[in-house]
Amino acid sequence: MTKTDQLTSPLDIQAIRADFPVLNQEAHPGKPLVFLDSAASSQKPRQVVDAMSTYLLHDHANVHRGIYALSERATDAYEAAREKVRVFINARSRREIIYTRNTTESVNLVAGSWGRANLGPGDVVVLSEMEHHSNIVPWQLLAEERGFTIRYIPVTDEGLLDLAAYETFLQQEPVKLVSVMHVSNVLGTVNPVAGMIRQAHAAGALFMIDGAQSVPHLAVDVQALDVDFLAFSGHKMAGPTGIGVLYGKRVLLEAMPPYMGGGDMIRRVTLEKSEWNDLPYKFEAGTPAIAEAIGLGAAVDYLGTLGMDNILAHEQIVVEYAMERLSEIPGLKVLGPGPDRRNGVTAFVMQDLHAHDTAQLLDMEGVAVRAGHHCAMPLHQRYCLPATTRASYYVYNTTADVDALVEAIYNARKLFGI
Ligand code: 7TS
Repeated sequence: MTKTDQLTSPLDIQAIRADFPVLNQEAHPGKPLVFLDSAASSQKPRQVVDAMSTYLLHDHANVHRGIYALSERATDAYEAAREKVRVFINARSRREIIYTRNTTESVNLVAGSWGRANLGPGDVVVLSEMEHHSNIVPWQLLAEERGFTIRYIPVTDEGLLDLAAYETFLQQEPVKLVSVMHVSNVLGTVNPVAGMIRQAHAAGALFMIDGAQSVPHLAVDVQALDVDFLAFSGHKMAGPTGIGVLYGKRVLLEAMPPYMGGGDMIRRVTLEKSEWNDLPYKFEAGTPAIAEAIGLGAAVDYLGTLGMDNILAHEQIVVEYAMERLSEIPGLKVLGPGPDRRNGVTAFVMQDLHAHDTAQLLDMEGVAVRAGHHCAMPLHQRYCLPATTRASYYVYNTTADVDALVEAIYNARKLFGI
């Protein structure tokens, strides 16, 4: 903890770090781990692991099936977690919270169910050039099958969405759906989704938010935004892998056909035909990830106790400091807009040092970052970059971590004689 953190962060970061034992280790002998890859997957606090282990050791049975106390207890815990998620994103009803495996599955669910039923030749789906592959490829697959058109909102040199182009699409094209990320996993850009949603609705289009990089870091209120679908992953928000969420407005989910068939999603099956279960179960075929859902509930409790506004305020301090320190390094360029319009990540390129070499040299110093295209190849093509090195931050990171990153970059440069 540096002086800056102590003076301005609304949170006691050292107490928070004590909840994450994984952070207290050496990456290599004599090199303490500096974990700067939370955009890929965040670490999990003890509280989440404890909730899962209590369930697995004492309360496990399949849900929605057994007429016995243990199964009822498991069902109660599984459904209580759903209620926690509902409150966390301020959905109207528990029925609007569909458990999935991750953001990717949530987007595929909307494409495979709503998209297959509603899109055809002449229709337009609007995405953006900065999307993660998980919000591009499902639409491309479906467009091949259904014959609709995909338009991409361009990204400016600064790393912002070209909103004039967006408006033109909405005015001139028969847009049925806009699906855009809230926060970029490469540029860090926080997109102005509230206004974009209002514009889409005025043009008669639905709006889906990819919230993989926003829901973990800032308060997302689906009613205030009036968003139609919201997708996010548990593992990026202090929860476990294997659990994600699709929020959808009830009226839309009710009208959508099932995505997968099987047990739990039906009310009645005959050899000729089947009737679907009520929401949210219509979209939850088969035995679900019960322990993981309970872990997600515990993660939501954990983040709620810290307060999403406090988490955002703390991360702003760290990201602002990172932008300042990184910009001191000669030949280094951070992608994306200034600190007032970004959150969570700093991806950068350096003259004379390849992104992967940089990440490898940083690892030697104990600093864990990611290098590559971060599943956003079109965005990297937009900037004519094969790869970037990305440091990403969460509530347990401090400005001292940024100092360690910067020092490791200077050491890497020395090693390469730069
Ligand atoms: N959308 C965004 C904005 C993401 O950052 C990611 C994962 C996904 C969707 C997909 O999430 P998943 O849980 O379904 O895999 N992003 C990253 C990343 O930046 N590095 O590793 C995974």
